[in-house]
Amino acid sequence: MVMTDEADIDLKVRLWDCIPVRLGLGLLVLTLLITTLVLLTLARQEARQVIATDAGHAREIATITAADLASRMLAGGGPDVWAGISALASQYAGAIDALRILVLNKTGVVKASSDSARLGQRIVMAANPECPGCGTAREEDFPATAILSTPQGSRYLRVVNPVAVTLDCLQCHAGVAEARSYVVIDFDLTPLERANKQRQMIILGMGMAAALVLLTLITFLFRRMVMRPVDLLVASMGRLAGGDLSARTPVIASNELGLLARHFNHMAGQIEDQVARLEAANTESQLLYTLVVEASKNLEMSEFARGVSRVILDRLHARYTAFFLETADSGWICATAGVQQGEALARGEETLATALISSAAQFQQLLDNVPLQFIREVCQTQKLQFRREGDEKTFALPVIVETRLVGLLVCAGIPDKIRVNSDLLHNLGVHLTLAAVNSGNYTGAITDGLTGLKNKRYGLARLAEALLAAQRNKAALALAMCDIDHFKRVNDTHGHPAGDAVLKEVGHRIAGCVRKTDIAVRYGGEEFLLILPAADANLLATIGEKIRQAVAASPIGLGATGGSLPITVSVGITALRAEEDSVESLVDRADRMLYRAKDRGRNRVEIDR
Ligand code: GH3
Ligand code: MG
Ligand code: MG
Repeated sequence: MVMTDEADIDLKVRLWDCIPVRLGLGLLVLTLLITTLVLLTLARQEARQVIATDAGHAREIATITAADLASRMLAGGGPDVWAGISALASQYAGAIDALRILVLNKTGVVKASSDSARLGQRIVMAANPECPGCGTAREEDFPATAILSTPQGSRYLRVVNPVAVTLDCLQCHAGVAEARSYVVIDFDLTPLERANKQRQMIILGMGMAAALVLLTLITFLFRRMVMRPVDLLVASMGRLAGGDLSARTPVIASNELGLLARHFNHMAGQIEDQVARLEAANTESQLLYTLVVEASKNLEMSEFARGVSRVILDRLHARYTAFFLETADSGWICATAGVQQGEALARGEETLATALISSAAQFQQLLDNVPLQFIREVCQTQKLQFRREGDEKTFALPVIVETRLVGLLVCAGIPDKIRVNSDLLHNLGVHLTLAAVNSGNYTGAITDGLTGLKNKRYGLARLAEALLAAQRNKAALALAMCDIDHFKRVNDTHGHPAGDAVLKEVGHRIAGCVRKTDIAVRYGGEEFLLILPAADANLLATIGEKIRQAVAASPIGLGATGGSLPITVSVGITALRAEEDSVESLVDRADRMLYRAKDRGRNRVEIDR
C-alpha cells in the first residue's frame, strides 16, 4: 500500500488552477479570436468591394476620356485639348467622389488633371509601384490598382487604365506606342477606413457583450452541473481521507458525475466494511489472545473465571459479565464483573445446568437482570443466543463438553459499534471449553475433594514459593497449623459422615478467616495448614485467635446425621526466620506449636516467634 503523507498533498486549489477560471479565460480568448477573425474578413471583403466599384468607375471614366480625347484631337488638337480634358476630369472626379484624375502621356507626364497642381509633373512609368501596370502591362491586366499612402499617412486607392488606341488615333500618331496614354484615378480611403474602424468597435463591443453573456450562462450551468457535484465529492473525499469512514456524497445527477458519486459511495462502503472486518478480526484476535494468556496465567478455576469475566467486560466494552463454571465437586462458581458493580465471586452446590434451569431468585442479581427465561433457553438448547435492548446487545454463550453444560458466559450491554458475531463467539466458545476443561482438571488436582481447600501437595509447593519470595524480598511470612480437638470422638460417636460434615464446615470457617492472598490447605485428616504471606509478627496472636474463635463460635451441624456439636481447634503458629528456615523447619515448628497447644489443654493458640 502506498502511504501518502498528508503534508505532501496541497489540499487547496490555487485560483489560477480552478477549472471555472481556466475555462472562463479560455472562452474569453476564443471569443476575442473569433471576433477578430470576423472583423478581418468583413474588412477585407468590403475593401475588395470598394476597389471593384472604384475600378469600375475608373474604367468607364478612362473609356469616356479616351473617346473625348480622340474626338478633340481629331477636331484640331492643340493645347486647348488638354485644358478641356482637365475640365472634364474635374467634373468626373466630383461625380464619382474621386480624389483626383490624372491623364498621362506615354512618358508619364501629366497632361490633364482635375488637380491643376499636378499638371506637367512626371510619374515614372516602368516598375513604379505608384503607377501600377504603367508601361509594361497588357490590356487584360487593367484596371491596375494599388493602395498608396501620402507622406502625411492618409491612404488612397490608385486605379490606372490605358486610353484605348483607335484607328482614329493612328491617323496622326505613328503607332500604338506613340498614341499610348493613361488615365490615373485616385480615391481617398480615409472615410472608408474611418467607417471600418467604427464598425470594428461596434462589432468588438457586441462580441465582448456576447462573450460575457455566454460566460455567465456557461458559468451558471457549469457550477450547477459540474462544480456542485464535484465540490460535494471533494468534501466527502476529504472527510474520508480524514478518517471519517461514514463519509458519503449525495448523488444529484444521472450523468457521469452521478456515476462517479455512486462509485465513490460504493468504494467508501467497501472501505468501511473492510475496516470494520479488520477491527472485528483484531478484536477477536486480541480477545482470544488475552483469554489464552489469562487462562494460562490462572489455571485455578475461580481465578480463571474472574479473569475471563474481567477480560470480556473490558474487551467488548460491555456493561456486565457473568461467567459460570461447574466445579470438580459438581457445584458451580460464578465470577461477575460490572462497570458499576465491580468484581465478585459466587458459589453454589448443585450442578450448573440444574442451578441455571431452576432460575432461582439469586440468579436474577447474578445476571444483572438479564431475563432468566433467556438464560434457561440457552441452557436447554445449548446454543449461543443474542438479545437486543435499545442500541445494546447481550449474548449468552454455553460452554459444552460433549453434551454436558460445564459453563455459561453471559455478557450484557455491549454497544452497537463493537462487532460481536457468531463466528467470534464460536471461536471464543472453543477456547473457553478447552480452558475450562484444563482449569477443571488442574483445580481438581490441587483441591481437596471434601473441604474444597487446597490439598497438601499444592500447599507445600506454594509454601516453598512463598518462602523463596519472602526470603528474597525480606518480607514476613507465617504458617499456622490447626487440628480439630478430639475429632476421633466425633467419628466414633456420630459416624464417619457426621465427621465429614464437621471437617467441611471447619475448613470453611478457617478459610473464611484469612485474606485473599493467604492459602488455606487441608494438610491431613483433620489438620489444616494456613500459609500467611506478609503476616506481621505482631499480628500472629490475633490471627490465631480469630481462627480459634471462628470454629468455636457456634456448634457445627452434623449434616444428614442431624444435630450439632461444639467443636474446637488447637492452633500452632510460627513466623519465618529469614536466614535459616526451610519448608521443613517451618512446618516442623508450626507442628511443635500445635502439639504444645494440645499439651496445654487444646482450644488454644501457641506462637513461636
Ligand atoms: P487430638 O485432639 O489429639 O487431635 O485428638 P483427635 O481425636 O482429633 O486425634 P486423632 O489423630 O486421634 O484422630 C484423628 C481422626 O480423624 C482419626 C481419623 O479417623 C479421623 N479422620 C481423618 N480423616 C478423616 C476424614 O476424611 N473423615 C472423617 N470423618 N474422619 C477422618
Ligand atoms: Mg485432632
Ligand atoms: Mg490430628
